[in-house]
Amino acid sequence: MQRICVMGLGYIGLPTASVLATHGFQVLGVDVNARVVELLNAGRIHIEEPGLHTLVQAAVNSGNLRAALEPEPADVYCIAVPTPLTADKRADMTCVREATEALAAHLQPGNLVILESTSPPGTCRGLVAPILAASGFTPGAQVHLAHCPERVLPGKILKELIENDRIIGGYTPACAEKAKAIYSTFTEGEIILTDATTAEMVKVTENTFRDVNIALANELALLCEELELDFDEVRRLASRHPRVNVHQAGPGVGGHCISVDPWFLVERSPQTARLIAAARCRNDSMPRHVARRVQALLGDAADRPKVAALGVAFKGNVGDTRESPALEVVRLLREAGAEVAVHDPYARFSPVELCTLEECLAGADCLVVLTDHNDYKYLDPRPLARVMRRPVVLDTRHILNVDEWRRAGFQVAVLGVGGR
Ligand code: SAJ
Repeated sequence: MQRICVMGLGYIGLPTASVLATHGFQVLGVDVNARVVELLNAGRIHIEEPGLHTLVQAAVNSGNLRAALEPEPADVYCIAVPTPLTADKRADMTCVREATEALAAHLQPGNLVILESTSPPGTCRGLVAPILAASGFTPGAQVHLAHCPERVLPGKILKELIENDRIIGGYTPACAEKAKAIYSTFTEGEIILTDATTAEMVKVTENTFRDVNIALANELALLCEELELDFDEVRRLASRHPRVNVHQAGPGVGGHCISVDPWFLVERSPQTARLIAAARCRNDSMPRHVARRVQALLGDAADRPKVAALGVAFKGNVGDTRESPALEVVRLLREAGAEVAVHDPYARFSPVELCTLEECLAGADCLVVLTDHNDYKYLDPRPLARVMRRPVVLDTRHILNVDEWRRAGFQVAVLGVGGR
């Protein structure tokens, strides 16, 4: 049985390690966090993702998955560690460097090293390969190296891990073939081979495409507010054109990927990547716009007005709060002197204190919907109007039935809708 060492047991490493363990590999999951290691060895998990707990339990019970703080000799090493931003918006490659150094100490001829972490173009050649070479083995000759970027959507990770097409970029074509042999054991999507730097650029391009399109939607929404139009109607009608598909406006872009990766391109060439940088700034400006709209709705309602914030996760139906624009809206409103009560049915590991829906709404002067959880789409507004001090709502996700809320006595404001 082939041995695989998965470096990093986060949102990507943990599902990947579990899927590999249930597809015939002997897997060691490695993480620097002792609690994560302890939990996994007990068949438990530290993150929220539908179906993941069951899969991890099955993998651990099969005896094919265990965790440790340090890597061990293996046939394949898969690096799935974070690539966050530094304070000055540059890729912080510390985790990739340290994981590579840790595994390089165990390297044997014929081993395959796969980088899954989203990384700036050139990382395999410029960072990983030299560390492998320094351990005495020539990448592409004695050991194999490939980039196989993860592309799974939080909330649908297990489904997409199996079904999505995979891009594999080899340090050499033979390296790509080696990596393909591993992924083809569990991937139902097509596996397409290229070189390592192209694969790195492909992954960053995907998330940049999304970020720039969301920024465009947000900017158009702001214009619609100024022009006293309804952006959602504009969006729906424009998207009837066969080559137009307008994204949704919202309170900003969260998560650990789309709000981070475009900066990897800006860092490489700030003079060229000006559209990408502007899009990032537009998306980052949205929480402040939302906070301003809430403040306008509050007017001089009270000395210390109460705001009920619904949703703190970065997107609907997930519990992940990383880089969530909702957190920034809460922070800005508190900074401006409001009491902000926060509700979220999913975000078990929220960095801000959560309360029940009843506590959240009791005596509130304004309700703001920040996350498009299904739970909020079907809220009955009538009992809410009775417990709030003032029945006022701002929907930043365009998910409420405006007529129904108005009938229940609410003053309804919607992000991207001006005037009416
Ligand atoms: N959002 C909008 N408007 C939209 C779409 C999204 O405001 O029209 C917001 C969401 O509310 C959220 C953020 O953007 O705050 C990002 O959400 P998302 O669902 O678009 O993407 P992520 O961050 O959950 O996952 C992305 C995916 N990339 C692409 O869709 C190109 C996923 O496939 C990647 O694997 C993941 O990043 C990653 O790990 O890189």
